[in-house]
Amino acid sequence: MTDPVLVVAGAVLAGHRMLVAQRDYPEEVAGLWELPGGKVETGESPAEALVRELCEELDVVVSVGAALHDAVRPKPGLTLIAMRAEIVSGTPRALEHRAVRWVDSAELAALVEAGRMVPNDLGWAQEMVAELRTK
Ligand code: 9L3
Ligand code: MG
Repeated sequence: MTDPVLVVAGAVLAGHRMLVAQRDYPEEVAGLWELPGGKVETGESPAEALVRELCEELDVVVSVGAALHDAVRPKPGLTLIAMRAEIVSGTPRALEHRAVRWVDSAELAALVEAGRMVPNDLGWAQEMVAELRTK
């Protein structure tokens, strides 16, 4: 059997906005928006992996906060978690994505409504729509 894979994604927050990133691959999700992140490597904590991934993908250094409510299990052996994060240094730019953008609650809700978020991230997007509305 293959080893279980844990993926960590970042709900990168600044004021009343969150960062979303537009996937470039694979074809099924290319053009859709996600919370950026990637696989936790052996020996890394989820927070360490998120710092590394967001540095690789967005060229920023983040501090990592609390996890979002839901873990997502799209298939056996694959678990996705998301954690809040704030940028400590750098300005995010799309090194591995098509684009990045900051969205407020209404803009994030519009992405969900239009079917433009990756399906696996929908629960997180809904949670953040509600959270950003309070900021
Ligand atoms: N994934 C889903 N939602 C996300 C992220 C960052 C990743 N917000 C899924 C897509 C891939 C796997 O996790 O199946 C690994 O992600 P990546 O390394 O392709 O970013
Ligand atoms: Mg990634």
